[in-house]
Amino acid sequence: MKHFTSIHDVADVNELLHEALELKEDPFAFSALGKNKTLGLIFLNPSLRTRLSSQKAAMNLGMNVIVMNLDKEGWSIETGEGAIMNEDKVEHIKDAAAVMGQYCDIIGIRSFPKLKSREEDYSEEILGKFIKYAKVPVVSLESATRHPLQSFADLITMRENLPKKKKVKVVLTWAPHIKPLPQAVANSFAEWMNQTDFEFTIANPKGYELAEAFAGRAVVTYDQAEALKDADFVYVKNWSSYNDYGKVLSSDPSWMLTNEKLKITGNAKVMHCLPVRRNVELADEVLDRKNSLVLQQANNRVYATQTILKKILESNFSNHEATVHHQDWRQRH
Ligand code: AN0
Ligand code: CP
Repeated sequence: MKHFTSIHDVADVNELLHEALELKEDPFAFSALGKNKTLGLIFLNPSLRTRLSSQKAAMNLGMNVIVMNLDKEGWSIETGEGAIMNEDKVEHIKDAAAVMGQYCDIIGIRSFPKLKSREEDYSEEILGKFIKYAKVPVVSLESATRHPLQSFADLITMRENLPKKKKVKVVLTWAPHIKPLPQAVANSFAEWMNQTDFEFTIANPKGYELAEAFAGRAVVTYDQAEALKDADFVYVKNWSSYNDYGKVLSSDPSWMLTNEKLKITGNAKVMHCLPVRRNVELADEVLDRKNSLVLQQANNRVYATQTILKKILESNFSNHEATVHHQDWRQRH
């Protein structure tokens, strides 16, 4: 694995899942693998879970970690090709990413969509330019359109809570929120679910359909109660409109998930990536009961990230490559 920006970077999802469960059993089994390797975590947006779980994952592998909140602590970044930088932007992404690539062996980058231009956000300019100019393996810590480390942690959590039946039904349901949020978590969750053999339904109010490329084989309905029928996992998340791009079209409180609604399900487990707006997206009564998996999901972020970092370390910095590199160095001096 060179980069990790989506499920498309994963050769075998089942094998990845198996590796994560093994690492969870014995988190320090590879504590020498990352020795003297530096992970740089670059944030252009806030984070709690991603920031801390990525640091912990790297430390479990013996890596060094440096973190920068680029949006708050760095120079303001220009991204435009050929820009004449005579306004407020101080540093070009070409230079910033290239410099950080020299300090880091692996870079993680969080870059949310601006939710103004769909074309711009879905082009994944920041992520793409980091890959191009940093010249080291890049891990998405949530990009404009996806949150693959979250989806991987979600899949681990589902695997740990599988009901004893053949056909497992998963529902992704939209929930109200006061602010326009990215589609990234929902897109990514759908993309990962479409690679499983779960039955998969997405419920959202009209106008909140995800891009077809992400919804894939999912059954899409505007009827939340219908979707919840016999569900085994209910994944709750708000997202802003993809079609009427970045807009909040509804804040209908009747879409909030409550215990009453969960009665329609097959005693479903409830999931959310966090942070959650309590009693807006999800009622306290749901979050605080035993069927809620939200803390387990957050815990599994460590093992999802550790698995990805391990894969990248193994395929890019193997002993063999280190030896070759060393010989090159001797020849040059
Ligand atoms: C972000 C989102 O919806 O993409 C991050 C979730 C992990 N959530 C908020 O901005 C509240
Ligand atoms: N779920 C998640 O990515 O949380 P943070 O935004 O706190 O990192």
